[in-house]
Amino acid sequence: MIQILGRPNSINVQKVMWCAAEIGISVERNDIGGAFGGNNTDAYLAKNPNGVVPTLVDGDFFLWESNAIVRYLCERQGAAPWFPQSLHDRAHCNQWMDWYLTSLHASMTTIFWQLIRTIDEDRDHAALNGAIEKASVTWALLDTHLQSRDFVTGDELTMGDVPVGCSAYRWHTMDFDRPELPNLKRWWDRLAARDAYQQHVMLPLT
Ligand SMILES: N[C@@H](CCC(=O)N[C@@H](CS)C(=O)NCC(=O)O)C(=O)O
Repeated sequence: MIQILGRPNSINVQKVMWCAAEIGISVERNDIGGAFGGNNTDAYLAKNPNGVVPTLVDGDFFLWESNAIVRYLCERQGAAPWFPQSLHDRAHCNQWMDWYLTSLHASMTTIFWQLIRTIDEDRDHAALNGAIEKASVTWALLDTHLQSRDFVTGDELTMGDVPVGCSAYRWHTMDFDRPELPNLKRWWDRLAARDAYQQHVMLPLT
């Protein structure tokens, strides 16, 4: 069975676990990283020299980078809609997966660290507010895109929804003033109604 090495409260592990559950691939997850440690051992670094989670182990094949793991699982399963058969739809999935990393991840990480991992008296309000402002503009772009479609590439949920989908839980549940983005909220409500999303993504933020 495929193993996923990584703690459940990591957004990058959540991408992989949610995707695996949706496409029906059984995986065994092992607690590594954060309070569990184990990600700086020689054995772990031999699989993932970055010392971060997640890492996928499929027999003697190792893979790191959560988006690459999501693509691998979807392609391994080979089934639409998660891994679209159309080259153009697949390219759009990849576009939104990369967009999350290059456009949204940094500001969402700052908001998360400032609100969840920093005690009140140490909070950097300038950094927090700057990140909220930046993320608001970025999420607004996706909100506009979702005006005319249910999911990021069209009518069906695909691997393209995974990184933004995991981040959207944090965006909608952390305690701060958000701009109203109704299309984004409707899309997120669709995700939040799914069992696999509830089980793997909608976990306490720690
Ligand atoms: N780009 C990598 C980033 C991985 C990453 O930074 N993981 C964090 C958790 S979200 C980590 O391993 N932190 C150290 C730890 O958990 O001990 C990916 O997407 O897989």
